[in-house]
Amino acid sequence: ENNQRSGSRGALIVLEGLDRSGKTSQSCRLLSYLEGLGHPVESWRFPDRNTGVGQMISAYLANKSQLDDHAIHLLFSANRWEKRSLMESKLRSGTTLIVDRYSFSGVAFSSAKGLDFEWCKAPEMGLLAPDLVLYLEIPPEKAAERGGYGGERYEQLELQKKVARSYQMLYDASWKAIDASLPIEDVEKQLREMVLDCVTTCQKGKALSN
Ligand code: DGP
Ligand code: NA
Ligand code: NA
Repeated sequence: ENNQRSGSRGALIVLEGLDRSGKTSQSCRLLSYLEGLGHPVESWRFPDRNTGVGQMISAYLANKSQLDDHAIHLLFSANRWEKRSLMESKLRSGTTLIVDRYSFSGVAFSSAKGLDFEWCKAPEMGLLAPDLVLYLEIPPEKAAERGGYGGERYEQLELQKKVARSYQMLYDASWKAIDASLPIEDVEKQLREMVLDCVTTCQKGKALSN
C-alpha cells in the first residue's frame, strides 16, 4: 500500500552503451540489489524480442531479413511504443524499471548508419522520459576485445565507433557516465549509489514526464 501513496512511484532507469559495454550484466546486478533492499523492481530490455515487432527486429539483427534503414528505425521505435502503457502503469504503481537500452540506442545506432539525427529523434517523442540514464562508457576497441561480438548486424568496430560519437551528441545533464572498462564489481558499486539515489527521489514524488 505504501507504493500506492499518491506521488510515490517507481523510477525509470536506463542503461546505455556500446555493444559489450556490460549493460546486461549490470542490469541483472542492479535488479538483485534493489530486490534485496525490498524495492519493487523489474528489469526490461529493448528491443523486446518477444512481441511480433520484436521478432521482426530480431530477424533483421540476425541478418535473416533486409529492411530499409528508416523502416527498421521505426520498428525499433514501435517496439518501445507498444510497451509504453505497461511501462507507465508499472511506474505509477511503484515498480522501478531498470531498462537495458531505450530511445538513445535508437538515435545513436540509426544516426551512426547515416540517418538524419533529428529525423531519428522524432518517433521517440512522447515516450516516457527516464529519471536517470547511466552511460557505460568504454572505448570501442576495448569493447570489441571482450570475448568478441556475437555476430549480429551492428557488432562491428567501425560502426560502434560512430555509435560512440552519436552517444556523445545525446549526452546531457540527466546522464551519468561510468567508466565501464573498470572491473565489473567497481562499475556495479558506482551504479548502486546512483540508482538508489534516483529510486529515493522518485519515491518522494518526482513527477513522471514525457
Ligand atoms: P541488444 O539486444 O541490447 O544486444 O541490442 C541489439 C542491437 O540492436 C544492438 O546492436 C543495439 C541495436 N539497437 C538497439 N536499439 C536500437 C534502436 O532503437 N535502433 C537501432 N537502429 N538499433 C538499436
Ligand atoms: Na548486441
Ligand atoms: Na546487452
